[in-house]
Amino acid sequence: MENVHFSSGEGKEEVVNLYDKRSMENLPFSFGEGKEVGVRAGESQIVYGNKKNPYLFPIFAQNLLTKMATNKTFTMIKPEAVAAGHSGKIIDMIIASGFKINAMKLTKLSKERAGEFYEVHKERPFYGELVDYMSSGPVVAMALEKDNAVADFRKLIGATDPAEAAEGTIRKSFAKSKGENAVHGSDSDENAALEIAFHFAPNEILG
Ligand code: DAT
Ligand code: MG
Repeated sequence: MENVHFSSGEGKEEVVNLYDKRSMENLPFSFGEGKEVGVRAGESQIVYGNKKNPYLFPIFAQNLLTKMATNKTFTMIKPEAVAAGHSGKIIDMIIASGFKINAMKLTKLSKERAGEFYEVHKERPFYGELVDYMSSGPVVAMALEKDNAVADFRKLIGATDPAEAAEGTIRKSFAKSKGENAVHGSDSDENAALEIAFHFAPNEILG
């Protein structure tokens, strides 16, 4: 039972079971993307997401997020690059650029999980294609640490379109196209924290 104590922020409170779709849908107030909406009684977790896909996020990670840690980012080596055997070379480039790997796993995203991960892009015309591609084969997910991690990692991976990526970048070296572009990189400190928590349980993150 995942009974969660919800507060609307306007004094209204409800206790619902997170995994009971009907009780979630009947929650008498809405909540937006990435907004704090509830706390599981007696435990240090906050609920994020939306009514259809609520998920628990540990308070210690929330505190890091509030403090806006600037030394964390998240990456995935995408299905085409893993399938082509480029994972080792890409990991070498990441380490040689000064990033420390705090967590790493080989995993395969379901369509649903890929859709949730890229939900910010759901209105963009390539969303369906992106979700199909990202769930088409194994990916290597990593939580990375370095000073100025988000910006430095975006510099290391290069532009979204490999045709525009600078020489020596991961995408210039390994991306096949704008869609199949070898690696993901978080675009902000806030999203890095959310993406790390999306893929890793606290006990899977070292450092
Ligand atoms: P980035 O991954 O560089 O942060 P993004 O966040 O704008 O780029 O887009 C997310 C992913 O969606 C991107 O890595 C590949 C895919 N994508 C972006 N623009 C696309 C396009 N015009 N056509 C096909 N896929 C695209
Ligand atoms: Mg992006």
